[in-house]
Amino acid sequence: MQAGKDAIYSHPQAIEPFRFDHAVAEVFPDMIQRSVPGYATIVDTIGQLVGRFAQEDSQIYDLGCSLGAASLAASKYLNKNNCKIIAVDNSAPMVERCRLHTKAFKSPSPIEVLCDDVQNITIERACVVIMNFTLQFLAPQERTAIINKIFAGLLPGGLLILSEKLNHQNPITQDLLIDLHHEFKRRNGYSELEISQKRSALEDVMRIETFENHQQRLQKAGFQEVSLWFKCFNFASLIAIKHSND
Ligand code: GEK
Repeated sequence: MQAGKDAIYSHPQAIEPFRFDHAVAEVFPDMIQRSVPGYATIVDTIGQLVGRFAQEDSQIYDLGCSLGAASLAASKYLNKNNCKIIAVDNSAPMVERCRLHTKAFKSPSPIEVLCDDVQNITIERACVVIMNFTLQFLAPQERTAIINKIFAGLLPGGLLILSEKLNHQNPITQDLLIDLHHEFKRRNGYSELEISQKRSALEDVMRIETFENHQQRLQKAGFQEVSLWFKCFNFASLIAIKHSND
């Protein structure tokens, strides 16, 4: 077996709820790249957005950072003085590897990596908050509180980047996009068994919502401007800006 290659669901097994454990952390770059259409584009664009929205003397939060891909992209494009990146994940194996990656990168801006639930984190003086495919793993009833907390902790002119897998209101479109996503995974080398076992493992762990659900929650929190900047099949990334008068 090729080192770092995701083969977690390649053999028939009793399916347990998906967890971000050692086995997942070990193959995570391969897993996310082969599972999320546009992942590399999304991560690089997050970096570019940080470059555009960073403010002096402020903080950038990467909530659900996994191995730190978005934090590293942010650090690459960050061009303001006295900015700190705070990367948070509640999976100890992810955090352990994230610390190694961020240390090796030697970022000019400090990157602090915290092992904690994003719900326990204080958000303050934030110019950018990144949730790149993380909110979908929180219980639906916990999502409004974290979005409200992010809005309150953002500086005027601050930006939330929220990437999520989406459900679609129209059942025909929903089935089509799921099918296209499965084809994307097949073309990336996943077998039917891997696709279906992973789907079962994620069933109760990742609860996805529609674009309209997210938009309403963000607008209720106070974000006047909510836009979809990326979409491929049922994967999307939104930006929500806190205007000075919000
Ligand atoms: C990337 N953003 O590569 N608190 C903290 N972390 C959490 C929580 C929580 N409540 N729930 C889940 N996580 C990354 C990819 S992966 C997306 C994000 C995916 C963490 C979890 O441990 C995992 O590392 C991450 O959120 C989700 O840009 O695998 O589809």
